[in-house]
Amino acid sequence: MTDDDLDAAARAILTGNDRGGYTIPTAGLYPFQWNWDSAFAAWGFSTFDPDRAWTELETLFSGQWGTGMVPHIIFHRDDEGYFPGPDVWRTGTTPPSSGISQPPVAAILARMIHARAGGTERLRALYPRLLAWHRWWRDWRCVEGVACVTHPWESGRDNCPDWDPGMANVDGSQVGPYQRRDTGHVDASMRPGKEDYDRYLAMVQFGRACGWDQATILKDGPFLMADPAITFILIRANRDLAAIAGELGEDPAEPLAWAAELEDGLPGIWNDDLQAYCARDMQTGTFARSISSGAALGLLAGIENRAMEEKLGAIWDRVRYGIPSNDPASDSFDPRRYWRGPTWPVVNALIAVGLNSAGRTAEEHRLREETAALIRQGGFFEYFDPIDGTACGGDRFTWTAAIWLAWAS
Ligand code: 2M8
Repeated sequence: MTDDDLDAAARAILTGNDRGGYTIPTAGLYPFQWNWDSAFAAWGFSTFDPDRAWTELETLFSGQWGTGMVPHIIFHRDDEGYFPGPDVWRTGTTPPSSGISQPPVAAILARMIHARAGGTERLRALYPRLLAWHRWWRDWRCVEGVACVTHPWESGRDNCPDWDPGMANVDGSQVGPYQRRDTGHVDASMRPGKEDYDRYLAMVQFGRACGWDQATILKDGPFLMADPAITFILIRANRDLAAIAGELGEDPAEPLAWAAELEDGLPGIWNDDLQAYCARDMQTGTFARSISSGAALGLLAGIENRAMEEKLGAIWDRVRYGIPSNDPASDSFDPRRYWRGPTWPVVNALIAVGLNSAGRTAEEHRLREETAALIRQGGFFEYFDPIDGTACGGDRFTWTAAIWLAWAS
């Protein structure tokens, strides 16, 4: 296939996964609207259908809660193919949704969509919603100055070793029987294990039992970990939101202050032993034991740190394709098991956005070429083995198609 053929195939994936105003990540495995997947879908649409790009974001924010939270899944229509569905989350919202959020990339991508394709009035209408969501992150997820997650699914990097310390303290033994659906769609050896799922469900059951009361979840919930990736994403997203505010004639003071607070909190996730920013269990103080691509997202936020960069450079050099989700030198590295080692084009794209802003064109070029090679060889899969390039997970994947169009091609 030529790159022109791939462009056409990527557009066909986006339009094929369009369910009318929102895009599913991939048919079968993920049949609903996922939060950060949709923001990337919008970026992809902006390369050929700007109106549809803004609609994607508008539909995402139609699921925003009164608290400002934008849920990680919006269940616009029933589908038996995914577990856990709305009957398990029981959030009582309209439209039905999950009770946690996901990485707040929407402002970063909305700014780039606007720069590429215009749409000032659509952006103006979204602005207060973006601001409310960022405020929710500040009020309900920033602890000791850094952004935390209350469930690994909230991080978007589900079974990453980052979450092992917190997961160890979650009791999954009482969740009762349930039927997973994911392992019927893709290779089970590449998915999180049963013990992971038992714990994921225990966290959902806790949230449901307290009516998704955030104060209770933060104080007494089974899991609370600082997430370097979301901390860095939120620093960048708040700065981008401030830039959007400037363009719209709004006051940028709040998002600028939130970005500065997060930057001030960074020493709290610096792991001296690993010489890197790391996930940290806020209940026990324990750091994760290996360096993940969450740390590499410091580049998205423009955080410069020489020790950290040396580590990241070595990690990158240990693989052939892109930034791996976990350090190959770590005993927890598994090159095909989801977020425990594979490279994710979508994370590479975010890192590249930061490299580009910093004028680091040689590294951005390398990252783009390595990511593009994976797609040219393997197609638009969900993620890839970073060592031999094997395509893994779901096929015809929306966010991989989107970043091909918007960045990698
Ligand atoms: C994966 O997460 C879902 C749960 O949200 C799952 O495994 O069932 C993650 O890769 C997440 O980052 C992504 O948004 C989602 C849909 O692509 O799949």
